[in-house]
Amino acid sequence: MSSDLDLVHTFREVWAELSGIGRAPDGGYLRFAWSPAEVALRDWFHAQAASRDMPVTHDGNGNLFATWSPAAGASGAVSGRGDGNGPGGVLTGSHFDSVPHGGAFDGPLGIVSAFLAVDLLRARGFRPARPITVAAFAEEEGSRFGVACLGSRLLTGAIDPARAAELTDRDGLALGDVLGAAPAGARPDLVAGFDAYVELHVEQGRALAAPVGVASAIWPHGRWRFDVEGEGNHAGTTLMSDRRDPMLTYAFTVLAANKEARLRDAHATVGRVEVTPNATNAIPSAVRGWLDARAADEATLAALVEAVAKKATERAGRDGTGIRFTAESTTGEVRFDEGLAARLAGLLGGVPILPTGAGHDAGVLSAHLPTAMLFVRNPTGVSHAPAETAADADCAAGVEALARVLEELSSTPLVDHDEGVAK
Ligand code: HGY
Ligand code: MN
Ligand code: MN
Repeated sequence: MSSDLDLVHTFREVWAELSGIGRAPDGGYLRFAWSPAEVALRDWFHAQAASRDMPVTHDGNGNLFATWSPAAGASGAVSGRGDGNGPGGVLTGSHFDSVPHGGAFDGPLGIVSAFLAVDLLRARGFRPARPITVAAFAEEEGSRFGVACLGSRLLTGAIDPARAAELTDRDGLALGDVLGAAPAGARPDLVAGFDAYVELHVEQGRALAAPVGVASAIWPHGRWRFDVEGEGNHAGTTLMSDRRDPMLTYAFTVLAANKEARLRDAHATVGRVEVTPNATNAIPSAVRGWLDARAADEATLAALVEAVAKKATERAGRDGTGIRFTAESTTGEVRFDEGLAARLAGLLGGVPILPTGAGHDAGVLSAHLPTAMLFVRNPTGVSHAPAETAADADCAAGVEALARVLEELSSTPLVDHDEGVAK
């Protein structure tokens, strides 16, 4: 594989292998963690790794790691830091799972690009001084078990494995049952060995005008479930003055979230609702909604959520209903390693450095090792929807950029593990 044209062609070929997996009639994807579609993508990962002689290790949390090591012995056993635990070296990758009817690129692009970057480096005769590992993190979207970046949070100890094991999906299945065992939880032996993590991801807004960019930060964000309790009753015989209708409180909460976000240049979304009994001719007894709130800084985010909860509670008082907010998954502000971001942007010829409002596994890993993100241009900015797209030429430019970064970071260790400091 040599010319850019070859790379576009190769990308298109490999991308086509995935495009039918978990695809819904509307062109969106239903790739929930450990669903048949996502398991098929895991099988694809194993096949890609095997075809490249990259041994795959599991961390006991549903995350997969395929390693290319210069020191691979006959068994393919690798050791980056010489202590025989994790592979060490440079980690790259992303996730396979999608939001319901999400786009094709959010997640898988980072994994496909990582394998193709390995191919590109090998085709150019490069041999890394440190291992290069491709990761597939589990349940990044939190679409099945409700906690975003569940796999990387388990790996880094950011969530208690016992709590995670009890998380249930919409059918009441617990994570522990799906995994067949309690998740392993924190794996410092794996994480500590890596020098750096670099995640390539499709950009999910319209801020990137160049084919490739580098991330500076991730907005603080989270998801809060709100439960509104009222009184179920007959739609036709119950006087309006006698009602305790939770749908009114819910509707007001949605409008309050919209208004309070706009007042703060923040983002608030209520995209999911459950109504009990969800009958056309009955006043609901209960309505459950989820608030996704994000802001440029933590103080603004806290003020936004507090204002929405306050106004919703006041409204519940007027409606004769009760409302309760529960934080299900929250992520603090992530500022990526500035020096690393500047170094990579320079390495790539001065590409833009920009923040994002989207969460990523890189946000979780950044608390534990030098972390960077490469963005591939999204021409429409649409994401988490079937229309999400990226041009083949930009995706190929992303592979080229990731290969360049992996070559740089696997040639000279970033972290001196003996002293545990980033160089
Ligand atoms: O929701 C997010 O920001 C990410 O796509 N998980
Ligand atoms: Mn996403
Ligand atoms: Mn993603």
